[in-house]
Amino acid sequence: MRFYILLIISILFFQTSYADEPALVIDMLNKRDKEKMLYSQDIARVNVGDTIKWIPTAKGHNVQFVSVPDGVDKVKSKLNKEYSYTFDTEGVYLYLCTPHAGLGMIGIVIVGDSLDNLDAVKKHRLMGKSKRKLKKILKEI
Ligand SMILES: [Cu+2]
Repeated sequence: MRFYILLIISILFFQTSYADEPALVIDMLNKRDKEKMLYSQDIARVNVGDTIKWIPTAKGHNVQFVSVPDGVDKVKSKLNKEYSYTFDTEGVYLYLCTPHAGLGMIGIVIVGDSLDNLDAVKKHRLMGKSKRKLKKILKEI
């Protein structure tokens, strides 16, 4: 009997800790190869319900959602802070780093299979280097 109770407790504990695990970790970087001010990956693909955790590996960065599927809040994280977000709505998410919005520090998250809001993402007005970067990223979708 005691064995089964312990077994159940360990299963519950495992599930709880598993649920908190991010599906993906993205670093905020000053440099990657020859590019400056960017995230460790430009495009991320996750499933509905998955969590992405962004890590402030370098200082002076954050995450700000600027074009998202209908009904989703445009969240903005604090500078130099780790940030986790769970994607409950499928579609395309465009985010950027507020201080480096014109320096190409942007990223895309594709949640599930829906590209319904891709046109809105394409039309989103970005500044400076980020415009070209978005075009380049979208070619890879
Ligand atoms: Cu930045």
